[in-house]
Amino acid sequence: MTRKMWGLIPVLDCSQLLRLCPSQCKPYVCPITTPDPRVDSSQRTMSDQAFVTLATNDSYAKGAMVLGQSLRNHNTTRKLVVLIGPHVAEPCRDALRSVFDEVRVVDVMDSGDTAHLALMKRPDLGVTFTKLHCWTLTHYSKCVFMDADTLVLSNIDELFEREELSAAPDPGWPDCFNSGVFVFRPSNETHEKLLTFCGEHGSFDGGDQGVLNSFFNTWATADISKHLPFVYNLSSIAIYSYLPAFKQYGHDAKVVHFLGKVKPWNYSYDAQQGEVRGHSQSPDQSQLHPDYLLMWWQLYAKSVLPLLQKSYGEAPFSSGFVEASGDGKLHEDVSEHPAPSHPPPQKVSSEERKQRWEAGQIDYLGDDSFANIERKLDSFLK
Ligand SMILES: [Mn+2]
Repeated sequence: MTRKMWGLIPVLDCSQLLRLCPSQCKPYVCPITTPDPRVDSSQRTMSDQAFVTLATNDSYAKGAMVLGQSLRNHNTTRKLVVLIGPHVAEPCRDALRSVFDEVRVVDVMDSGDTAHLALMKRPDLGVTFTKLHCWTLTHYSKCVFMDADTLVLSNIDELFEREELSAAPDPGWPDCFNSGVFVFRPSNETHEKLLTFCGEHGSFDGGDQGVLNSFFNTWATADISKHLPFVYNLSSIAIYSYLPAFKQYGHDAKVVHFLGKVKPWNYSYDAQQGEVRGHSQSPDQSQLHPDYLLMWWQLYAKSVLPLLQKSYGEAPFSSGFVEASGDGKLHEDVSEHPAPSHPPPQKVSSEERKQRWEAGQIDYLGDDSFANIERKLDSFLK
C-alpha cells in the first residue's frame, strides 16, 4: 500500500504538486525570496564549525599559513583557527591573521589547574598540552584538527559529517590513528579528562598521538565510520611502502601530510628554476607521483611570502628562497635571510641514520628516500 502511494509521486509534475499543496504553500503566499529556515540553520552550522591548526614557532607558522591558504583556495565554508605558542613573532601573527579567522595564543603556563598539575607531572609533554588545547574551542560545535605540516588538495568540508574521534590509520601501525588530521567536538569536560589522563599515563610515543590513541582507545574496533579514508592523511612513507596502491588510489588524495623530521619549510626554494633545494628526488621518481613538496613551495611563494613581506616590511626574516647569482652559483637570499635558523638537513653518519630510522625518525624525502633505498638495494643485487 505504502509502496503504491510513493509510486504515484514521480508521475506528478510541478503544477500538479502545487495543486495538491494547502493554500498557504502556494507561490504567491510563499515567494521564493522568503528565507528558508533550513538555509539559516546550515549557515549557522558552518560558522560554528572550524578547521583548527597549531603553530608553536615561526617555522610552523609558515606551514599553518600554507595549510590555511590551501583550505581557502578550495573554498571551505568553515572558519579557520590557528592556535599559536607565545613565542610566535608579531609579524608572523599578523600574517596569520590575514589567512585565519581566529588567531589564539595558547600559553600552557596559564591554562588552569588541571593543565598545571598535568604539566608538572609530565613537563616533557609541553607541546602535546598545547595541542590538546583545541578541545577548549567551545564556541564551535565541531572541528577538524590539521597539523601545520599538512596540505589540502581539494575541498574536505565533508569531514564535518563525521563524529569525534574520526581519523585515518597511521601508516606505521594501522591499529593506531594518525593524529595529524582528526575530527573532534570541543568540550571543556573532554579537555580536563585528556589533561588528567595525560598526567597519569603520559604518552607512549612522547607526543599527542600516543596520548590520543590511549584515550580514544576503541577507535580501531568500535565504529568503522570513524576511520577516515587514508586519502585524508596521505604521507609519503605510504607511497614508498605500497606503490601499487598509491598508483591505484593516489589520484584521490585530499590531504598530504609531510611526516618525519624534515618539514617542507626546512628546505629552500629556487624561484627562478621553480625547484625545491636540498632534497633528492630522482627524475623517474617524480614521474611516479606528483611532487607535493613542490606544490607546498609554489603555494608558499604565491600566497604566503607576500603576506610575510608585507608584515615584516624592512625587518629581516627567513624567506626560504635561494637566488642564483650572476656566476650561476647558488647563495642564500641574504637580504631576507641573514641568519637561517633552519638550514637544509646536514649529512649524518650511517650509524646515526640507522639509529634515527629505528627511532622512527625517517627522512622520507632525503637520505631515506625511495631512490636512495633502491640504489642501495641495487648495489647488493649487482
Ligand atoms: Mn605532522
